[in-house]
Amino acid sequence: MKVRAYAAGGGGETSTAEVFVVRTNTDPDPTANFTFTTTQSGSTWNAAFTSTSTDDVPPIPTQTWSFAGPFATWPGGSGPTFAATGLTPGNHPVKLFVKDATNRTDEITRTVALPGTPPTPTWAPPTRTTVSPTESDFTWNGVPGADGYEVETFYRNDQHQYVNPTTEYVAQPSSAGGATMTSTVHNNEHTCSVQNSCFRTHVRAYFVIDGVTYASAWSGDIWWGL
Ligand SMILES: [Ca+2]
Repeated sequence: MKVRAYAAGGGGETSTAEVFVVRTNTDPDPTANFTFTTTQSGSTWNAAFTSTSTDDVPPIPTQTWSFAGPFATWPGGSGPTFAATGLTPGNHPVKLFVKDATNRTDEITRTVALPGTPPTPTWAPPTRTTVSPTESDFTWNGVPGADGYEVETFYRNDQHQYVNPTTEYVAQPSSAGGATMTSTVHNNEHTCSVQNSCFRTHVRAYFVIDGVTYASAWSGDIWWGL
């Protein structure tokens, strides 16, 4: 960078010099890493995490654990180990953030894959919002650990049977947080002559571990018309 120097009594620019700024913090960065074990407990899981992070000056003073996926409400923790209980089946990203004594940082996220049946989605207000004569938005509470959702809509035929389902797939968001999911459902442009009972829609959550798909039970049904 360049610095300009001025005479104390005024008189304008007197000289220009190159100044080289040298980073004085040459402390090596820490490297975040961890291992974990899981134990099934009824329909849920417990997980025990151990930091294997390294730094030139151990121990690393700041080690913070958090669930990095959407909809999870499980508490995080701090320190070289972390235990989580009551985890539902699914793919749960867990993040370890580390910071050494000179504020150098690193982080790593690993996915804890827990086989089993995911929680069943529940509808959330506003459960259904009419978008157009052939579309409605449906809203449900997101399921932590899901990879996505399957929204199925049946059409009521002249024999009062719900048939010919159409399926819409909704991907799970990748970022942490969130509260609800929304899908725009198309009614296949069937005309509707029966108020509030032309269609039947339900949703389920799913995830995949090692090529095996695990799906939740279907949510409650919503019967709807135009
Ligand atoms: Ca260091």
